[in-house]
Amino acid sequence: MTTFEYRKNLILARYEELVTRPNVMLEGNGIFNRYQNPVVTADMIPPTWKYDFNPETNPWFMERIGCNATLNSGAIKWHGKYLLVVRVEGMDRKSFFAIAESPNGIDNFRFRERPITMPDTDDPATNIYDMRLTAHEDGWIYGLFCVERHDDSCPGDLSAATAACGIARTKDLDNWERLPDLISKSQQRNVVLHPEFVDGKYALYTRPQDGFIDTGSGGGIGWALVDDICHAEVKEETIIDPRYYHTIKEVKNGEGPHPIKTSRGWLHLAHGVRGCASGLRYVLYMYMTSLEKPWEKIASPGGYLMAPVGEEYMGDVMNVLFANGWIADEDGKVFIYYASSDTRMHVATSTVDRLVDYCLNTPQDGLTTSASVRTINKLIDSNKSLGV
Ligand code: M1P
Repeated sequence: MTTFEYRKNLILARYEELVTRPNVMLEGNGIFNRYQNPVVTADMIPPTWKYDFNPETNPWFMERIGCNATLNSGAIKWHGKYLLVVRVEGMDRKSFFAIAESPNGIDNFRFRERPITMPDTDDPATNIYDMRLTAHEDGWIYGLFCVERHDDSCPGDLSAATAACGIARTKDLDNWERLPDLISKSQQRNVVLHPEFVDGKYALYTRPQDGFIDTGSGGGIGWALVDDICHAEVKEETIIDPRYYHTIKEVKNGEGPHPIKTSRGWLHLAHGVRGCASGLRYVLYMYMTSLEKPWEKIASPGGYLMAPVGEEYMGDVMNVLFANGWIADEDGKVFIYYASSDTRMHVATSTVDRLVDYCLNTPQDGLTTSASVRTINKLIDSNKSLGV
């Protein structure tokens, strides 16, 4: 057998084994369950995207185009399947979007034949990533994502960049119409479209930031109404979920996927960031807003919902969990799709009822040590009164 044949068979067999590997639910804390295996990894990129299958031009069956990571994915249920719009990052550091679909949401994710070809605007971006999907009541599916360009106001600085919100829409997830980028006074990443009109307008969760990494004076997750999504502009922005000293969202925070509507209010998933000696630590947290006024917070469970565990700590950017996709099924099951350390995608499952219970009954952050101890003592007293 030639090297070409041997390696081709090996690579194809390994790929097939990986994408068909069953996932196993792990026992959790009652709020959600993690799963044994990541759902999408760089090794699950189709071999046809990486290898030249011509023995004349690739006799050693060498990898020609490498993939570095599969991370921060938007999610949607589409024609009975669980779809992730995955941020695929090549070894050249460029990210692009590609759809991976699964019949059950927890394993057997397989990429479609090709990545998404996202049309550019007149000012092409260097990099695009982190799509939030919204099936809006106007009938379109929107994808809002970060568009990154070099900051030409700093000509000598090769790391100076700007972040803005790109907007595209589709009816079939394959063909995308690109709309103009969001106009905003500040840089923007983590912009999310609310699924319903509010006062006849499109509503956005925003994240104003002064710099590309630093939010600076940007105070947290914002809320803005937009008249025309085809020429979207943030004219006024209100901070609805602020950052706060000595909390999980001291340095920055950002809305995850669009909120899930429940009979008790809107369920929100977000990421919070704090600094520590080893760098930035990204965790996932939740909050709830009023059904009638999605910009008004009605519940704010203290601390994080999820933080990295085990291999989740390790990867390109350590100590990071990030989520921009979840799916609420018709039966109330919720699939939380999260990336660990900017490297791979995982799933955790819960239910709408459990997440509402979590939001409404988890004590808020009392913001001081003594408040935290008082809260624990209250629980101990209550348990003691039950004889526990
Ligand atoms: O590296 C961690 C994350 O950093 C950024 O998050 P934020 O928008 O909060 O600054 C993003 O680049 C995100 O993609 C990345 O996962």
